[in-house]
Amino acid sequence: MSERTLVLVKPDGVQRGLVGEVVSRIERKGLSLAALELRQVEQQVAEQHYAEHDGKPFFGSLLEFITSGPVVAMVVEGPRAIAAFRQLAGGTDPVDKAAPGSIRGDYGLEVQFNLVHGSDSAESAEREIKLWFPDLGE
Ligand code: DAT
Ligand code: MG
Repeated sequence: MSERTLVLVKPDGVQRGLVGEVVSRIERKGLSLAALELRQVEQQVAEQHYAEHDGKPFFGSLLEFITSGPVVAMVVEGPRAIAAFRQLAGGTDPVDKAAPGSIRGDYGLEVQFNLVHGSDSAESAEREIKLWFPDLGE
């Protein structure tokens, strides 16, 4: 059974020219793209996207970072797409948690600048896809 997940190449990844690398890894894994768009993140979308982190010490800087430059937002599709992309991304901390061979493990150094986002559950994926791509059909 196919599922969908919301993937972002965050401003650091776009700025460093890693969009193609991320898309390439997604495609090589066997996942496919249902939507892809370069866009500037509005404050309101950023707040809703990261609502679960409201109140944490890094919330302010997280919003500032995600709105600091264009991101590439994608809907990625395939069998177990949510877990599959989380595996491609690697753990949140690019040094302590992300293994070499993962996107964060290969290209990241700091937790704040960890290059990509991927939905963490079916519920998050549904919520995030609605938020980022409200017009995308089933
Ligand atoms: P993930 O992006 O792996 O799902 P998360 O949802 O826990 O991780 O956190 C969202 C983002 O917030 C994460 O990609 C980077 C930032 N972040 C998380 N923990 C942080 C911390 N301790 N200090 C600074 N930024 C942090
Ligand atoms: Mg998360």
